[in-house]
Amino acid sequence: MEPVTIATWRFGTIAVRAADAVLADGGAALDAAIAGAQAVEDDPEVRSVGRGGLPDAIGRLTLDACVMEGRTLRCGAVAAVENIAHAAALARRVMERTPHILLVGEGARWFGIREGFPLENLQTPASLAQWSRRSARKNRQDELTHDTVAVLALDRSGSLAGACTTSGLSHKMPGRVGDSPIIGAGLYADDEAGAAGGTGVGEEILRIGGSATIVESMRRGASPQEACEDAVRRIRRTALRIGRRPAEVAFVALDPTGRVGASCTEGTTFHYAVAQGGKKRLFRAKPPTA
Ligand code: SD4
Repeated sequence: MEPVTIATWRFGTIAVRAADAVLADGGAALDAAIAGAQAVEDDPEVRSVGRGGLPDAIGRLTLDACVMEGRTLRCGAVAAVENIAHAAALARRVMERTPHILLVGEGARWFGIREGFPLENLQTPASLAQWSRRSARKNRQDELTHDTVAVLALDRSGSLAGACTTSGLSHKMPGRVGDSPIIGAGLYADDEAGAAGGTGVGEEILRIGGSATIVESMRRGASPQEACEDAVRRIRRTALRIGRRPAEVAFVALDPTGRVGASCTEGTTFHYAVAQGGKKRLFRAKPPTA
């Protein structure tokens, strides 16, 4: 089977490069997805994931991440964890070394220390300066920035896996957790159906169980593209029901045969990266037609 990886946003190119290198060496999908996530977590220029991420309203940088293996449906997650850069790798440890799926806050950090993860100050001068500039503005709601890397991988053996990692919405309310560390919302993977990941305003993705919704559509026969478009239509309809404009949301999907798909709500400029057949390319997703 030809390996494939897909990852969200322009910085998804960093993720697919790292993930594809693992798959090209015959590595497993989960190792690839986590390597992709980690390459972005380590890049301080990416202001919304890992090092140099976006602090919350009181200036604390808290990270959310999850991982899932499509072959076994094993999964793990951490939310609101501080001082540990490799949140996706920590989520994997939750999956592998505990009977649990999700650890949060101080408990997740304590577990990370026990597992030998270094504690670091993840803020950078640039991320602090950006936080201070934003804090000084009155109407912050209009410019909430957010960007999450969701990485999906299909390995040579035909197994799927994914990793999703973020610092969440900038200036989020302390304690707020979005979709990214929630299995079925920010990420889902099942070898029998496909894998999907979400990014954007997490509350809207949580509301429809975004990634699980997409995987279930693929299970019923939809292509990854159709499944992503259906989920975006659902976000749209939900927004109309409560009289709001659809929020910025985007999805990516990958099926067990290596087909990819992506879509986003109107007004979202969403790029995603794909590595397949020795090529790494960046695409711009479109909103679905009505
Ligand atoms: C969240 N979904 O915390 C994340 C943020 C994000 O693109 O993806 N932004 O709601």
